[in-house]
Amino acid sequence: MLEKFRFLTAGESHGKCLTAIIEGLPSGFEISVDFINQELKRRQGGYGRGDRMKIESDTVEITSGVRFGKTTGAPVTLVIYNKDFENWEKILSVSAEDYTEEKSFTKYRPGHADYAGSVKYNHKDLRDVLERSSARKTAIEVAVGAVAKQILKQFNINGYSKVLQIGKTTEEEDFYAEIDKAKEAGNTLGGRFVLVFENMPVGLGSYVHWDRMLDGRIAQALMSIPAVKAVEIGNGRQACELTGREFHDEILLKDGKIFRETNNAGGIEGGMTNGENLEVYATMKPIPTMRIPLRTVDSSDMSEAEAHFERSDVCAIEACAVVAEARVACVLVNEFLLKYGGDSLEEIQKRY
Ligand code: EPS
Repeated sequence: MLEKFRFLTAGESHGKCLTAIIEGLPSGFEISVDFINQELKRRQGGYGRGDRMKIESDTVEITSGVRFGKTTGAPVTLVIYNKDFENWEKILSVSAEDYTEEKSFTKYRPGHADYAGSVKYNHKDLRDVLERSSARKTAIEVAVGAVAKQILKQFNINGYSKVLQIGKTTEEEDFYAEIDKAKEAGNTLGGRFVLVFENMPVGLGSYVHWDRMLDGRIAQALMSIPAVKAVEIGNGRQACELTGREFHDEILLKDGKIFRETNNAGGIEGGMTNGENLEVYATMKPIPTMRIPLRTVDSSDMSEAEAHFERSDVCAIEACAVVAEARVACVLVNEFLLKYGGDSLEEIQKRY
């Protein structure tokens, strides 16, 4: 795969910190730490979040690649410290001398990575799976996405999201009540949201190879958010019900310029942006950790058991939508830099 904007993240849910290194950022782009922190705050919010969010107040530290507010072209390193780490210092210690079984658990949580992850990495203590598989790592992904959004913003490309459904309800005024009901019942809820990116240039992505199709890349980026189970580009849901005449967006002319009256394609044709708004829908499953637990198996003695529970969100759909904005922003910056890329903002501006 062609990659221009790349990043890796590291860090455990209750470890010292979450880290990301971004590679491929050209020089001269303004980076606001305040903006990154606002995005982190958005991810922590939303009705139905759990008690961990009362502990954390995520803020980022930039430790490389930015000088006097602008990218230098060097790798950018981002760090978010976990406040909760002070309660877990010994439990997640890197030192063999600190070995403890405190907070170990062996009862698989259905819906989580526990079972397959412990088989794959040969872990007896499911804590070793939980710590990295936790959605906590989406905090640092949102920080990376906030950097990506600032690159896009320089070219007037803006993204936003809106929650459309929580559980069975699509009525916004009923969302809180629906979450309260689930909470009372020791249950959890998923949801569905839309993502929109405006002012898209024509021709990001490509039709020439399967792995360069922009819709495919967006689907991968969104599907890999923990708990996302379905992604639709534009009117993907109805694509099988509508006829060709109904579905496809006719190409019309006004004052010599191309425009569309509909956007069922969601702004992507042939794996490329077509200049219309990019419109993507994603569906999140209910969080698998529940106060009233599901039936499972205890891996220590293969007995029947109830799933492990510490604490959890009742509904994290609003946070999920913020994470999704970040993921898609990263995909778009990558495509943007592949198309218009240079080593500095000035070079890119000339090509754009
Ligand atoms: C999360 C932090 C985690 C979870 C949540 C996401 O914190 P803790 O495990 O300490 O409560 O609240 O992750 C899950 C619910 C999950 O299933 O992975 C966060 O920062 O978003």
